[in-house]
Amino acid sequence: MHGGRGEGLRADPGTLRPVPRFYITTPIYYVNDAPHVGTAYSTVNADAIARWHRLCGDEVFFLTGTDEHGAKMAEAAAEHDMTPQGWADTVVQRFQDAWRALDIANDDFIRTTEPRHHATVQAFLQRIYDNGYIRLDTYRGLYCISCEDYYTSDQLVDGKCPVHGRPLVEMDEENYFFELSRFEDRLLEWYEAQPEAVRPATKRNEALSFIRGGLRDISITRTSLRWGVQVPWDPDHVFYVWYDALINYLTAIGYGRDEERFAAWWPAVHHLIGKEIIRFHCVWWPAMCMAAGVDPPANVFVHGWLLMGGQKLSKSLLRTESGEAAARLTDIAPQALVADFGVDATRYHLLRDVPLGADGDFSYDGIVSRYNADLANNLGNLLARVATVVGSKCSGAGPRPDPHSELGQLAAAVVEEARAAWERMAPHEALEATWHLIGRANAALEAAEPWKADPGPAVDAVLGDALEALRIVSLLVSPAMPSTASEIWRRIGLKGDPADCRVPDDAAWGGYPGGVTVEKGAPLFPRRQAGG
Ligand code: ME8
Repeated sequence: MHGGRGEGLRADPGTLRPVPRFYITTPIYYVNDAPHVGTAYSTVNADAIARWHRLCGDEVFFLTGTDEHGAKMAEAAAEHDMTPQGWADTVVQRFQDAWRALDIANDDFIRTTEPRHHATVQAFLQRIYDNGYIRLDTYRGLYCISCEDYYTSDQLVDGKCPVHGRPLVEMDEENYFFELSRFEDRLLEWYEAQPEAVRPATKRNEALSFIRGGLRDISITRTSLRWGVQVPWDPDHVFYVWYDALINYLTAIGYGRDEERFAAWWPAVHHLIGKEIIRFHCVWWPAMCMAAGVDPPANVFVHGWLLMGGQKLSKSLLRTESGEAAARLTDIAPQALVADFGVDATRYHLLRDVPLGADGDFSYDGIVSRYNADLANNLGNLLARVATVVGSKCSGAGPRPDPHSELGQLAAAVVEEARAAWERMAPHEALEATWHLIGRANAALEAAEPWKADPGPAVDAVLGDALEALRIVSLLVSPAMPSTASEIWRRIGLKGDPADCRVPDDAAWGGYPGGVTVEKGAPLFPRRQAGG
């Protein structure tokens, strides 16, 4: 159990048991261009983790949204001959469409151009200003518009941005500075006191070595740009985009507007982020919170990158590099995958293929082979076989499971493994454990060959066990593949929806009632040809 669960409890009036709260966020995505597989990766993982916690009965708040200010956005709008607001309004739609297509069940969608966000940013930063951590100075430096970040000359690669490979812009402005340098010791103490706050450990060490390397004050306002949140004590300035964006996590839970709500959800948050934004979330953000007198976030989980041909799939690369790269990468908009493989198979791939925390290759052939192996041959096949044999040997009525079967013992262990894996933000391991149960259920069928046997108790026992395994599998896969879980549930004759059940109680072996109609239906996951 990591920090965050168990805090901010409220009692369930039915059982009087405490209900943990679970607050999870994705980064808010830039609207300089459309969503893609990389942004879908974070969003689907956060969604599945949120769904798992709902399944456990937790009170969940899942936040995603869009980061709509800054130079990069203003540049993209100008390229399209639109106002920044007009452009943001257009692109935000694409994000919302993509998340709908991926069955993302967020509880709120925050746009940084909303009045509630402007008000929160101003209130929060006014606090930091009043607390004496912001000063005026002149900034000279090299700026990458794609990163919305400054670089020193020793960080450049061939004189260009080390992340995007694009030329940097010379900046020379009067800016307000946040005195980050004053937080070195407090940050180190915080890291010492909260060993689990930043995970995985490799990423925590990265953040720590950055802090130990010495922190410089950061420029947090711009006068060269109007597209941002106005600085309340000096209206000639707007806040630098990163400095407004991070505060979204507080806006959505009522900071400065609803203290009770804010106290219920903060600081027990889980920020899920990509590894390129560690410094902002694991150094700046906790320091900003400290400066404003707010507790730092309890959990930041840093995931790796999906890579294709060795390069991160980023929107900026799509736009700035050669046309060929753009053509190849824009082909993998989330909706293109959904159209090709279906929503659940797309979600499954994003959750299962690359462990959260590591980098991994993303390829079309990779999806096809995992789809065929895990979904068509294993899960789909288990359901099809069971339903066929229940049809031929049990007149279509699913028998009860054996309460003492070996498969039942395995299922109990798998439920516990899956629970522990979701809890430590490892969806791939939760699914791997679930597929172990599917594999064993298939193996038990192959060993017993009920399709060759005469109807009777032996056949009933093996089919009842397989149906019960499918019932438990539906529960366990429901955060990853909500529609598939509902469909299996329905086909094996159950009422309601797996998402309305509670794990672990409802996943205990023996819940399949027996005597209900099992329907075969069309293959859940028809096999795919590699390469097309
Ligand atoms: O950084 N693999 O927005 P952004 C995995 N607005 N994840 C990827 C990815 C890839 N190839 N490419 C992108 C920003 N992501 C800021 C965030 S938060 C207060 C402000 C995911 O649109 C990953 O989560 O560039 C990464 O951190 C995020 O998209 C960056 O999205």
